[in-house]
Amino acid sequence: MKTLVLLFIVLTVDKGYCTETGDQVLSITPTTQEQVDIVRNVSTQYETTLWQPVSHQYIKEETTVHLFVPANTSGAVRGLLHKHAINHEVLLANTNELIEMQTKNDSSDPRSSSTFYERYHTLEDIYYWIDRITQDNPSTVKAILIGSSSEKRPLYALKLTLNNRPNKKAMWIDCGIHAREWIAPAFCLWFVHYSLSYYNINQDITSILDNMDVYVLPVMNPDGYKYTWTTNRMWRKNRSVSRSTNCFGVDLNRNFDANWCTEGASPEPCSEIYCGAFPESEPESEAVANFLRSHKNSVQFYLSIHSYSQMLLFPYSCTLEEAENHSDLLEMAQEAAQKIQRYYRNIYKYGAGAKTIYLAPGGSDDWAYNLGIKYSFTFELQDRGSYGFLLPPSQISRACNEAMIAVKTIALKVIEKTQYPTSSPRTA
Ligand code: 0X9
Ligand code: ZN
Repeated sequence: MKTLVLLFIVLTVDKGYCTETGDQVLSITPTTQEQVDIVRNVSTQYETTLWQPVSHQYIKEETTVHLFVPANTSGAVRGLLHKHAINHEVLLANTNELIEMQTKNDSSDPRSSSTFYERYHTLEDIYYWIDRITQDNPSTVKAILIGSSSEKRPLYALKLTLNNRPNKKAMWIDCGIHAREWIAPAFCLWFVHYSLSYYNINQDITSILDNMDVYVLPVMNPDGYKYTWTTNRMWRKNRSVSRSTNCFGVDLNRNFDANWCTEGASPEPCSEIYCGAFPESEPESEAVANFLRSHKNSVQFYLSIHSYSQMLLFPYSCTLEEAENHSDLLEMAQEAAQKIQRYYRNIYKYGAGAKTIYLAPGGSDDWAYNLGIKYSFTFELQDRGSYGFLLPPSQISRACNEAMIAVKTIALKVIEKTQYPTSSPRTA
C-alpha cells in the first residue's frame, strides 16, 4: 500500500498536477506561432506575471519565456500547456521559500553587521542606512534630496566626495527603477560601502574617486520597492494612480523623453511597460531628469542598475540606429565583460540595447545620452534565470563583485578618454 501511495505521489508530481505545489516559475518554449499565441493568452488571461520577456508582445517562437504562476492558477496553466504540447518545465518549484530566504533578516545573528551588504533590506532599513552613512562620514558622504515619489516618499541621492580637487567631474548610478529587481538597490549599497572601505586601498577605486565624485540613488522607485516587500513581490512599475483605469503604475524606464511611447512601450495603464501620460509625467523620473539636467556639465558617466539576464547595455534602446560613439561604448562594454569572465567565469552579453534585447523607448540611459552624457549604460545583473528576481542572498556578493569590476573598468576608461586623453588616470 505504502509503495502504491508513493508511486501515486511521484506520478502526480511528475505530471505537474500535484496540488500541494506553491507558487512557481515556469520555463516555457513555444515553437510555433500557434503556441506563441497560446502562451501570450495564458500570460494575459490568467493571474500570472511575466518575468521574461517583460511583456506578452515580445513572446516569440523558440525563445524561452519565464512565467510566474501562483499556486491557484498553476493547475489550469500547466493543463493548457500540456494540452497543446507546449514545451515547459518548472524552473522554480516553490517561490515562497525563496522569497522567505530573501526577506529573512535575522538581526539576532551575531554576524549580522558583517553580512549587512550580503542581505536584502526593507525600504525603512535603507532610509535608516542613508542616515547612518551620512552621519558617520560627514566629510565624504552627503544626502541630496532630489525630489519625492508619487506616494511622497523622499528620493535621496548620496554624493561621494573622497577627494576635494577643484572642478571635479562626476558619475551617476541609480538602482531600483524596477521594483522587483532587488539586487539593484543591494548593489548601490554595496558600491557606497566598497568606495568608503577601499579608497586608498584598492588602486582602481582610488583613481576613480580621485577623479570623479559619485552620485548614487539607491532606490529610484521607493513606492514600488515598498510594495514588493509588503504586497506583491513581482511588482515592476511605480505606484502612481491612473485616472482612466483601476491599474496602478508607470514603467519609469519608459517614461523618459527618448522616442517616448513608440514601439516597445505601451500607452495602456495596465501594461507592465506603460509609458505614462507624457514624458517625465512621474515624479521619480522627473526628479532624476531635473538633477541630471542641472549637473550635465559635470556628469560624464551615467549608469542604471537592473536585473536579470547579465547584460551590459548602452544606447540606443529607443531606436535601431547606432549611437555616434558606438565603437567606444562597445569597446568599453566588451572589456568589462571580458574582465567579468576572466575573474568570475561568468558570461555577460553586451551591446546596444535595441539590438541586444529589444526596442524599449523612454529609457533613462538613452535620455541621459541625448542630454550629452556620452558614456551611458544599463547593467542587467545576475542571474540568467536560475533564480531570476529571487536571487538568494548568498549570491549577492558575487553579483555585486562582478558588477563592481564592470563599473571600475568603464569608469577608468571614461576618465582616460575625457580627462587624460593621452595617458592613464593619475592615482593618489
Ligand atoms: O526593459 C527595460 O527597461 C530593461 N530591462 S528589464 O528587464 N530590467 O526591465 C532594459 C533597459 C535597457 N535600456 C532602455 N530600454 N533604454
Ligand atoms: Zn529593470
